[in-house]
Amino acid sequence: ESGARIPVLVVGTGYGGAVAALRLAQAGVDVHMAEMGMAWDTPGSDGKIFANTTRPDQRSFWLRTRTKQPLCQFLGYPIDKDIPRYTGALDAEDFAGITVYQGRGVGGGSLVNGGMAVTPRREIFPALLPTVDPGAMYDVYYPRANQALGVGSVDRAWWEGADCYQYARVGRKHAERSGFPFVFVPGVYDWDYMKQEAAGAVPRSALDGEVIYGNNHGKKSLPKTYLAQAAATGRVTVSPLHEVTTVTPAAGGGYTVTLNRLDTTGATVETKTVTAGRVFFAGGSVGTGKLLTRLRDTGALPALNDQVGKGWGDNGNVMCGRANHLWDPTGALQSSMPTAGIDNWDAGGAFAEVAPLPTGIETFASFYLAITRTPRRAEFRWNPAAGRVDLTWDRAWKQTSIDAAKTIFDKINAKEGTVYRSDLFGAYKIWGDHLTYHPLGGAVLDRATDNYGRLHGYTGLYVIDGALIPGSTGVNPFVTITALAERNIEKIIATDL
Ligand code: FAE
Repeated sequence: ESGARIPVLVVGTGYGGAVAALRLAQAGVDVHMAEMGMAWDTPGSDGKIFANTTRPDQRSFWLRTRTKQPLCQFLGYPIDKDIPRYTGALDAEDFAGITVYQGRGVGGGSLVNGGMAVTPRREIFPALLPTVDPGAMYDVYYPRANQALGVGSVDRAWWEGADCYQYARVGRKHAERSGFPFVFVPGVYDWDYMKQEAAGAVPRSALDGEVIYGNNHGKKSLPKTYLAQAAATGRVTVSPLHEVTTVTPAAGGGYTVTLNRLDTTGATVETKTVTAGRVFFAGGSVGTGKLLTRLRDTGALPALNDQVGKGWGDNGNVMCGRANHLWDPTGALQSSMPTAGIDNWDAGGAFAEVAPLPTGIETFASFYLAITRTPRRAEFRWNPAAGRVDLTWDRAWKQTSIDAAKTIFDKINAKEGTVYRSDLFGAYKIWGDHLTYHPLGGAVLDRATDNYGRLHGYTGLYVIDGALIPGSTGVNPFVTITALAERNIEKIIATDL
């Protein structure tokens, strides 16, 4: 309600926001969550909540009139198509040098991601978050996060014989023949459900290629885990299609927050103002980084420090495909949930997810999303002339990531006598170097905030999402985002409330 006074407002309902809401509610605090995306709790005319990967429609993309698929071509044919503009689940947000893919809706990135739930090896942690005690993370907060997220491992015996993981077994064979460790990683898919999908006993989701536009079954996204637990406390309210636009100190204490209520075309239908005692920024790396940069530079929160907006990285994401020989088919049926990666982090600075290419036909392609070590960091900058926030990323910076990925795939190609696919990302383009799935940073821990996410310059303002992490997690990021949020909220509840 406009004019309301609320103890806590959480901006965004992804991993960081969901952790904050649950733990604050369990501590007896009433929490209000504002989410710019939709609730995703109502089926469309086809009986499904989310659209299929191979048949995108208006539900697929956030406010676009044409799809912008991560792979824009297949076998030389462009695959993007016109769709009605709608508040869909996947945002392909364009900056000058990079397209940043993000989830939109109650559950944030958990709605659209691949569910790979990877805890980084402890040896690499000090380089990722140098001011965080690894002992507490690995003994307490990573286990707490994994437990609450419902992380589990695929049944290896089943995996060895499953048609839908033939692509992964081919990936293993090629990795191991070139001497690379092939590591299984856990996930948040319900593996028993997937077995039933394979047996034809239940509606298919992962085995029908569902992933980047949402999963209709099987994936333990945040609305089934943290957010369900939060709702069960009776203390958490969620307002979907509400975008927070301004936060500024209120005369009588706390913060005046302005929200736009959106319709499904993205138009503002109402502007509301509430007063919040505390505000947790959890709009994701880009959402939080852009919002705080604008609020500082337009005078709403002028005391935010000069670290706000900085330290942004792409987790070194780069994609590629390899063309296999005819005797190495990867299978027409591919589970959209990856289960493993190739670890060459120490020697070559690359960890490559063996990813599906769920087209429904035999492609003879192996597909990979590599996470690489890269020193490149961009910053968000307020652009007053254009009235928007820009990101200073340069496409050429991806060369470091390509070089790191090549330490794996040049070797595999040489050993197998195979070549890179050049028909996936545009004419003769081998590398998917125009995008990231893993934005990180923009309000980095112990720089823009103190060592627990309290924003410098203001009491009662916190950052609790991927914006805290300085650009890299070495592996897929959501478990680390969740575990760091668990660490920080425990401290904040103990000392600030
Ligand atoms: P996030 O989950 O992005 O949530 C932020 C939420 O805030 C969103 O729902 C926004 O709509 C909302 N929001 C933003 N600004 C506002 C505002 N002003 N007012 C109201 N609401 C707002 O943030 N990670 C893995 O670990 N494993 C994977 O397998 C994996 N696969 C991925 C696949 C895809 C296609 C994509 C896009 C990402 C993938 N990720 C994966 C990344 C992961 O989903 C991402 O790191 C986390 O979701 C980030 O969590 P945050 O809490 O930072």
